[in-house]
Amino acid sequence: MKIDSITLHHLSMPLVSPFETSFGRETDRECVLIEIKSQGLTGYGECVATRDPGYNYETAGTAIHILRDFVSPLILGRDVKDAADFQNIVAGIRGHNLAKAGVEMALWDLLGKRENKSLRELLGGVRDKVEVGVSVGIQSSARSLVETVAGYVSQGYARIKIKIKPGRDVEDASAVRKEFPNIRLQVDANSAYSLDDFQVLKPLDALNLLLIEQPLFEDDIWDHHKMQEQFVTPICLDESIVSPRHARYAIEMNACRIINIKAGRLGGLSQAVMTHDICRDVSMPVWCGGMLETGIGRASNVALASLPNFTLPGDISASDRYYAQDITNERFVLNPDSTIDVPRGPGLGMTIDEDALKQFSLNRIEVK
Ligand code: OSB
Ligand code: MG
Repeated sequence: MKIDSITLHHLSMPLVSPFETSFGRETDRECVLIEIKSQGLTGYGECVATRDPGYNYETAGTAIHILRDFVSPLILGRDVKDAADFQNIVAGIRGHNLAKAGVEMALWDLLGKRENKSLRELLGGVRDKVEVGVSVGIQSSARSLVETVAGYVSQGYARIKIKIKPGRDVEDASAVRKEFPNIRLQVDANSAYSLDDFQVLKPLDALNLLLIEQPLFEDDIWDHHKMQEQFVTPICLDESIVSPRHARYAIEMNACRIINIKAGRLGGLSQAVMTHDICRDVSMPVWCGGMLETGIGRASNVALASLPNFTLPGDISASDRYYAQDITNERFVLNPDSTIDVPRGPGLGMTIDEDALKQFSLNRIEVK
């Protein structure tokens, strides 16, 4: 596909409710929408970097810098055959996976539109709908957390993830478990602890959790191995797994029993599929993580989660859990069985609401 033009849309979208994690609180979500034109077709990709370097080192600002000044010059006017070709072309740019993944997503959208195939078909997905759950941010108290969770449960979410941080962990998780003895429940610490916190976290092991997500440092694998040895509950890695290679390291070190797959963190959908395959080959379950995506990134997540080894529910909620107004005309809805349908249209299967795009635009950069 010859790359004719690249436009970066720096967006800020109001969330329906603030989202608080161990690294901060977001009321609006920033991201970068990447629009690529190729031979009469337009493809869209979402770079999931946010305003602050809290989840990892990338931000919407660093992504725009890398995309405008380094990635775009390598692909503009050039014939990029597919995702593998793209990865080769940008291999000299170290890191900045969220930025690269946004471009790769737009290339998949173009590829699907050109071949009249859905992303699910292109990636080898096997499901028409995927099991989902909701990720609930830290609330003002354990009591209000239980109320918030109850709201999502009544909407039909059959799997709940709660965010934890030091001082807001065992009590919060226990309160939710007490109120919902049978629900599929998991916690996510976003790297807020160290091995010294072992005694604090140990009571989580008695709460029948599906998993404990990324308790320790974002660049760690070995200490997670030490922690996993002491816990019955599976440890799940998110931040630490930044390439398929890192998945192999974690598997070989017995650092976790489950991996959260995010195409952004891994540097692209192609890398996400490779990670999925590595885990499948050793029977390690994976699930699709989320980054509060717009309809564009959500479509990509849902298609990815339709691959066979995504056997645990993803952090993929209905559009209305995040946004009153999205940038796509199509919205994702929750089915009564706690699933979301996989789009069927070519590429991502989504169309842009141009008025909404304008409304949420902080900046529009045409790279030439
Ligand atoms: O750690 O999974 C995470 C959101 C932003 C950054 C990191 C994470 C999250 C979530 C939200 O948990 C998942 C979602 O999109 O619903
Ligand atoms: Mg996480």
